[in-house]
Amino acid sequence: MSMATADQANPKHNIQGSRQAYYEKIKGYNLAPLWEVLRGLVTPEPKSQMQPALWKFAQVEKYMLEAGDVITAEEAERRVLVLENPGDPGKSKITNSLFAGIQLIMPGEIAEAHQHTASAIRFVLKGEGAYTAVEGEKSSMEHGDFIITANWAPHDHGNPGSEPVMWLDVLDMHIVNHFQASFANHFDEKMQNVNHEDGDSFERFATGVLPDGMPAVTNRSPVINYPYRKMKPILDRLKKTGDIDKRHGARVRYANPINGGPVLPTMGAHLALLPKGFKGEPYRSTDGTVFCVAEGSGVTVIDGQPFEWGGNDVFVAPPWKRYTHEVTGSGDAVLFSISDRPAQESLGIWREGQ
Ligand code: GTQ
Ligand code: FE2
Repeated sequence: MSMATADQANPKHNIQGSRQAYYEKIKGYNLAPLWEVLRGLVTPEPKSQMQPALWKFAQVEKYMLEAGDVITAEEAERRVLVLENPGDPGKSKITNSLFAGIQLIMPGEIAEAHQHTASAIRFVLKGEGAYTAVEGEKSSMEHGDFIITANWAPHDHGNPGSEPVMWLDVLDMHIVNHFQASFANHFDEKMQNVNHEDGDSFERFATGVLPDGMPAVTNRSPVINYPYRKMKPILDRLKKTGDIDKRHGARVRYANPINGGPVLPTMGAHLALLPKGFKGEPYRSTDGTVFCVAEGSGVTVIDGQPFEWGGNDVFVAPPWKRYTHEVTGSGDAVLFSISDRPAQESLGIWREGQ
């Protein structure tokens, strides 16, 4: 029996064959059958190519300082090593929506002023004496400081000090690029004009009063730097009164003091104190989350895989992957975390579970 005869004898083969021919035919007119791809598009549960991963600071720091020999900040524009999710390498993504990198600025260097549609946050890891200037405020950078650079905010960094300074950058550029709406602009002046002193926006907007007549409608925080030295004592207060979430520990959300909303429309961040001996309950949510260790050590089990962390390590939990935190060190631990949760919440698609 020839193959042609067998195909004709089997109606199933016949249908497959004629379907394929039909698909080929309509492809020529830029049409495709939804029924072949529907289940992969409208998944019953979140699906992600991203993997849980961790970067040890000791190793990152070593490579980072080597980058200091390979390229100047001026040549690089920004001397950053991208934290690439191993589940999707080559895309400069730590989650599908977020970019993360470690930036190094050596003594005497400046990273010139520019602005872009993508918003950025910085979480300061190591070194003292550097600053970032954002929207006219020159902010000193100290360990654990959380600094925002909103959409189109002019920003430049510098290090007039004597030690290398490193921080974690997280940008929403893949959200902006998803919409293919990215603009960027470089200023002729290397440094922007500074007309607000260090800490001005925090003191002005985040201490219980607001400048009179300030509009209440804003989708971003006016505070440039949420200093660690002001945040950590709040965590200690929560711990003292037992306000400790079973999954997240004693946690604060960085808020816009005008309306309590997130610091940026696309990205939101938390700071959590996990008391010594803390063994968290499982948690998952649709926002893939980047964690950075401000203090202490522990282990986070993500999707069944243990990731041991210590100071300044960065790790990522992909969307809807279950994770549990545990403190293994001899003291409390403090975890910073950032995700695209505000973007998802404003679209009404954010979900959480156990
Ligand atoms: O510091 O301005 O990691 O524009 C990526 C893009 C840092 C920055 C990054 C940027 C910056
Ligand atoms: Fe930038």
